[in-house]
Amino acid sequence: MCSGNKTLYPVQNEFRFNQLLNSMWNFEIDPDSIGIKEKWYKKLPKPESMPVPGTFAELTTKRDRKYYTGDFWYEKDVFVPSFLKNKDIAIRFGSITHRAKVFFNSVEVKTHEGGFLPFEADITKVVKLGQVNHLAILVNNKLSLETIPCGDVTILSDGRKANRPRFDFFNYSGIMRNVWLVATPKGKIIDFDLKYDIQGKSAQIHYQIYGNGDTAKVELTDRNGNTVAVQSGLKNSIDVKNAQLWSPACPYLYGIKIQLLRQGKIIDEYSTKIGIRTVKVLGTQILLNDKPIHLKGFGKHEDFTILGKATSESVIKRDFECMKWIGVNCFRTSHYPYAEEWYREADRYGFLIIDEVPAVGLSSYNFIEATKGKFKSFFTNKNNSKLEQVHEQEITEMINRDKNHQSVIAWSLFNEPESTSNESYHYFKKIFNFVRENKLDPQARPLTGALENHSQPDTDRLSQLCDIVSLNRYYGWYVKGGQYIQEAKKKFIDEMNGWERLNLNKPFIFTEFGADTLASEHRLPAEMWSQEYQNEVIHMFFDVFKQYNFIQGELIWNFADFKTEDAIVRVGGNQKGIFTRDRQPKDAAFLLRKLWK
Ligand code: BDP
Repeated sequence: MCSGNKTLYPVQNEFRFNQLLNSMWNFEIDPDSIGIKEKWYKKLPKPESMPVPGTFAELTTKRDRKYYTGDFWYEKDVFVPSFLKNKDIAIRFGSITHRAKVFFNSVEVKTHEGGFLPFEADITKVVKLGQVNHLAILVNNKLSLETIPCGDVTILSDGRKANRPRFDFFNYSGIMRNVWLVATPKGKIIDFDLKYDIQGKSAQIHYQIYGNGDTAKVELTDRNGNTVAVQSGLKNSIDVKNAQLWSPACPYLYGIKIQLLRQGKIIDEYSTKIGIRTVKVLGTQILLNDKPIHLKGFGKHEDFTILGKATSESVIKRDFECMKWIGVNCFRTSHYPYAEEWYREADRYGFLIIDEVPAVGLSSYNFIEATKGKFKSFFTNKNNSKLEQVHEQEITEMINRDKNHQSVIAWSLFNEPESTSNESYHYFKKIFNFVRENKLDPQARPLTGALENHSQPDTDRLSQLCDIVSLNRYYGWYVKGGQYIQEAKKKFIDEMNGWERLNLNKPFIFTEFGADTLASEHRLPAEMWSQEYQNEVIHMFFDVFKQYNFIQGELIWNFADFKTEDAIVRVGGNQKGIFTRDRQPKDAAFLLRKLWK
């Protein structure tokens, strides 16, 4: 069982109530951090309006606002109806980027670190029922080397602070996911674990329910709502004869209804959808329901024009429709856990997810310098113990949040950290042991992390920790691009021969490969940045993939073009998308559709 924040996705029934608080909220920046001293949590002095979910950086017309770094406040009046008396009442945030202090009726009720995972602020003791209450949140978006994702802050000549991300996506911040008022009974279901066994045509669902009742009743229903099985007890197994298994080809979902009882009386209920499936690694194969599966798909971002990283169910739907059209089965939530709505929909669509913690930028070189061989160990700096603690907290919260999604098939614990030194090995050994020894995931799904180009067969220190070895490779782009692409292919094959010789007996997947491409550019012969060149790079990679039978998947970088900080190598952002930022296909989309279908 995981420790840390536990917050089940809100549901509504006889026992539970929730109300989305999304709308225009009040907003004000606090560049001198005077808000606490001047009691802004009572009332903001000069607020403007700001959508929730939303992010100021994508909405402003001013550069200093777009890059604003520091403290800022949100405020909202919340009417809490009196029929919620005798309930536990909380405000539930899908996430706040990167840290938050929550005040309710001027009382500080919660602080939370980490910008991509949900948390609840319990307001039971301070709420006024049947009245308008006041909610205020102090948010801070500064990056540091002690938190994830990593970066630092520089001071500009006019005294303003400016974030310097050590990662290649725009540092959008604020309240970018749903916010709910939630009410739950005093005696309640706090959490539940599920685990599956499949034998031939039947399956067993092993469950454990955490809560303050003496027993539970669990009902499984089929797609049409007919009862398949009923079981009782807080910990037990359900036998399912003729089980319909969940897979990308057939994402069959059962309904599960959990009722918590105390002295024979139902005191709480929680319902959701589940799929029966197993995931294992066996030798060099990844097995889904005991059959080898090849992963085809993308590294993605939560990113869209005007929205930034704000959750939009329309974007989720469009992305998944494009992914079905192109014929993929998998994506990685590079480089942070996405909003919960992505996973709920992936369960329905049948996409497999490699779920990634925001451990990006843990390196003394940045992603461009990385290819130039600059080196100074990141893990010798004195901030590592705080970093490690935050890293572990976020892994715990991620696994806790996503463990019951059938779409999630693996946990990615890092993206492109320093990976060749003793120091990094020792740091990550602790991180991987933390997950394994504490049995954070009841289903013990495979662990991985994305390794950058310094991690060659003779230099890498982290693949030994991983159940699946994930490589990010840019042969033909950062390494020997354009007219040198033949050399790139040679180097790539040399590397893969090296891994083959090591005989790690583990599955390998490619979690990144690709080329920046402007949808406007055509060139004959192909040149870098043209659509023809993106196709050439894809052909080159697929050619090499098929020569090694330990390669079990390819997730191309990236699903769509996405916003980054300004940089001389970025034209309106990163252009490695197979789709444009507004989700229209580049030529490569048609090529990949052929290769993948
Ligand atoms: C890799 C990073 C990814 C970048 C990508 C790129 O993991 O975040 O966007 O390179 O340069 O190093 O396109």
